[in-house]
Amino acid sequence: MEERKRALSGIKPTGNLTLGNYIGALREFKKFQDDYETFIFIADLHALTLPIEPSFLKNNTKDIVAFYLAAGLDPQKTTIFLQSDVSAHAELNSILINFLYMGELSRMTQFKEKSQKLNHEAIGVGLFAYPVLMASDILLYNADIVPVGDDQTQHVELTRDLVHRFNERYKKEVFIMPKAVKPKVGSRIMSLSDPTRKMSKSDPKGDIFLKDDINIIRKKIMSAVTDTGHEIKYDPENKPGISNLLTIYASLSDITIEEAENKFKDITQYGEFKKTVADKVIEVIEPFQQRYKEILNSGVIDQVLSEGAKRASYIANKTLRKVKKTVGLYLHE
Ligand code: AQP
Repeated sequence: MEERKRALSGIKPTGNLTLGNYIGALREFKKFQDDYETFIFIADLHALTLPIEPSFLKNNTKDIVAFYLAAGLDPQKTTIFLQSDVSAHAELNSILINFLYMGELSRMTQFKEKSQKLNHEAIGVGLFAYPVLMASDILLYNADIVPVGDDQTQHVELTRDLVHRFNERYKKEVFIMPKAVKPKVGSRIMSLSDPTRKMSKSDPKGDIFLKDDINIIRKKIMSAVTDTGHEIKYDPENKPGISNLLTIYASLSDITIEEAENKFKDITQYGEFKKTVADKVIEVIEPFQQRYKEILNSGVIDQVLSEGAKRASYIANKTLRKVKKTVGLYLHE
């Protein structure tokens, strides 16, 4: 029997998840679980790359598991686990860190953006080496595809460079070449208060949080920054606010941007347009929030994580052993 291809992705528990995380990642994951052997984890080690309160990290972690389940991930089909539960991630990281270069890592957009906000002397090594751990996450499971939003594709590209370099060096296919897969619509949802900036959970301005009260969500959409015109047209350069709202609407309605533009072609009032977008967001998020609350109170989270950790560890340890053998680390009984 032919082995199924693998899909892997994760979210780091650095804050309250946003609508951007939902559209760019969360809602995409379940699309893969029927056709791929799917691994979805909580990147809690990655969350330590910037200072974070322990209790905040813990609560965010639990939330993400509940969000995964509320978004339709089925633990029978998808291995859901904590990165820190599988020690092979840290072990592979300590091998692969020798295969990426300072120059490459310093050119990563995420590193440049996040480190810019810090005093140079206080930039953590973990923040700099973030893509090495991400490469370890992907390669331990020999993932064929990595569903991610726009901002993470650069790290997957770097992982591809690493695979090429590693396999060349040892003259065998130790790692499979992974590929980033982005959602058709909505791979970069922008902030509602500044549509030139990405909606981001650790930079909460103008964001819609998945846990926001429904009335707040409506208010935020109704007061989203737009231009002074009256045309509902997709033009990210000149009409970033309207384009962002069109993207949100199209994505949640499972239609293309052109179809969304067509739907609103006769509307000339931005208020009317925003109301329709708000209705759509609420139609999707309200039942999602309901499921999330039920899951959080159901007590299933620990069980899902402990079964996930067992399944993930089994596969990850097999890869780690192969890598250790390849690089010449001595394996004994
Ligand atoms: N605004 C967004 N639009 C579409 N996709 C997005 N993602 C994040 N923001 C948007 C996607 O969500 C997944 C999980 O992201 P992550 O937790 O690994 O961290 P991130 O990419 O750095 O996302 P954030 O929300 O901006 O987190 P912080 O603020 O902690 O850095 C990824 O697939 C990402 O592309």
